[in-house]
Amino acid sequence: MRASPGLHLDYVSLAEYQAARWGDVLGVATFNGAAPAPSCAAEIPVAQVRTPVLAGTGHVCEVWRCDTPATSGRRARVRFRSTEDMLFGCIALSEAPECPAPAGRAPRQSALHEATMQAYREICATLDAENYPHLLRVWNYLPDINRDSHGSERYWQFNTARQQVLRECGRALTGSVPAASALGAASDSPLVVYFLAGRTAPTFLENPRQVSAYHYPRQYGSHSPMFSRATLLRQSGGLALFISGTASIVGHRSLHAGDTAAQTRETLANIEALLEEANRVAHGARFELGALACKVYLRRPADLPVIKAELAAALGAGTRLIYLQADICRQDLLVEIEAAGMCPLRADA
Ligand code: 3EB
Repeated sequence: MRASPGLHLDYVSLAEYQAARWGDVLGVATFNGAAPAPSCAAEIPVAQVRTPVLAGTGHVCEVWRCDTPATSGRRARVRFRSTEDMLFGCIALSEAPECPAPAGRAPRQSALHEATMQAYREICATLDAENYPHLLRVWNYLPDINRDSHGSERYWQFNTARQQVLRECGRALTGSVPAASALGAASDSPLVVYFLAGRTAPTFLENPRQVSAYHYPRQYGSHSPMFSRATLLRQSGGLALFISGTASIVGHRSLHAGDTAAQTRETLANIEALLEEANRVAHGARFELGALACKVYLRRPADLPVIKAELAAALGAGTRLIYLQADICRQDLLVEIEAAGMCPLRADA
């Protein structure tokens, strides 16, 4: 995508990525557990996400490029690459094997809680040390996201730990929180988190149709998920919009239980509401559904034809789509869609 200067996103096959130039690559996420391509420079941070790719070639690389010079680095287990104003980073942490708490003692926090705390502490430390204070967009992939352990669902444990670290690092807990996605990954996969951060403050957007996630009532967990519905970033000559994982939620409730087609339509209505919000807030912006790059997560691979049909009816041919199998953080949700778009700013804006 080369419509405007600044950050660019491409979905390509591993072969295409290997053949392409990598000089302007900021970071990569692969979605089939593929190892980093041997021909690609070892200094590019690659998040290896273990979610099956549906339709297409069986593997996908999400490639973030930037047209300004970049340098790579590492801090603890965070690998990163940064330009003058943007940093891409990733971390993968395995959960330590759990041993039962000694008799009579309170049960320990889960290994996922611990891994999440470590990941977010190292991310915050990296951003502080490298001076990219604004977390813009975070992708979280947790093995067995819906499984119960230690008396709660693992997604809830993740939320508790994420919130705890953001609090201890003095970061915002409402309002200025990044756009995010949190999905399941293969059972034996590590916790994988990758992110984009910047030097200048973006604008965080909420969806008028939805309760802010950080204000969800307690029925969805003792600690709310800390994310904004979208992030709008002004870049040289244009705007970037990062839309969080979006599902069939209106207010705070999941709608259309069991009806994949209706959930897909509701999700699109939510994304359209966010585009409207972005265009209202950013004078001169004209984000459109048909010009987005979308990552579609399906709980059940068999729902692919239904979801594809709904999206074909709603989206233009210009929309770039990839389909991944992943569990979604609420049991009743069957589909979730995240998106990114860049648009030039009109000269008079
Ligand atoms: C939702 O709207 C669906 O915990 O970071 C979407 C995006 C969801 C991000 C997160 C969760 C997260 O609540 C789930």
